[in-house]
Amino acid sequence: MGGMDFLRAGRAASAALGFALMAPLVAFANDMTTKYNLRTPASEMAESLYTLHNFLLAVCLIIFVLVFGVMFYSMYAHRKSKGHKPADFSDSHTLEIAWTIIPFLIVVVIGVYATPIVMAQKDTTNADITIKATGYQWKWGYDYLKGEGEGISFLSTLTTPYEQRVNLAPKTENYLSEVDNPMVVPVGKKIRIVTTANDVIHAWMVPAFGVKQDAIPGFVRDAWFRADRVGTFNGHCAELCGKDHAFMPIVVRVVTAEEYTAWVKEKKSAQAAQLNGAQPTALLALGQ
Ligand SMILES: [Cu+2]
Repeated sequence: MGGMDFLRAGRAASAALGFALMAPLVAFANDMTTKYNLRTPASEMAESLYTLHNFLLAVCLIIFVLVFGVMFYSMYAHRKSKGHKPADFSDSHTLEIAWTIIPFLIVVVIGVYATPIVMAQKDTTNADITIKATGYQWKWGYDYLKGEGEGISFLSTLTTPYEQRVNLAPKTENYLSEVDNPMVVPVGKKIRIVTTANDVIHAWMVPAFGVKQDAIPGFVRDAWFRADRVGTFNGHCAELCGKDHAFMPIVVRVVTAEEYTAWVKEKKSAQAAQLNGAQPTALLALGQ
């Protein structure tokens, strides 16, 4: 075997070894990110929160590596067995000023980056649709207050059967994330959520939209989101609210404008029929 062949074989072998070592690592990293990472953003807000989160993690990681790097290097390189004598100075102005100013600057950078995002989260003006979300032990009530769909109101309750919760039946795909009446909103519209509660403090949270707002009895709070794609998104009550806290999921169905209009029509006629004590089919027969 010539020199070049040997080199090539060596490279191939190291590439194969590298891949063999890397493949499980990459698979592990992928697994960790899908399992433990934040939800895939479905709104611009969630996207910027995701980037902010990654930026802060990077800042933390750099500080961690620098601080512990200096610490472990100092302990190792200046150990007693190498004959190092402990320093006997008691204070250093330069050092004290540096370790006050550097963290201050880091906090300023983080603040400058994060503040506009937090401000934007609080800007609930000019919403297309306003929906009140009321927390109950243990379900959600939705009242469409303003915009297309105004007047619609319903309760949203978990549909996962009790048998699944107590392991008497196998758990299905949307275990604890399925409800009878999901909130329905049109895609690309600014939805203002007004939160309140009827008994104890709950919180309305849908991670994919970057929304999380406490629902407090006797108070009104608000938040907003604008979903950038259609689909079904879920969240959970995010404030410990009693024994069935885990059983009041939030499901939001994001649909196209046309589908939304159709849903509003259907929901309204069903509601009207209920008020009149008549069946929707009876109304259809009357030509309404
Ligand atoms: Cu709750």
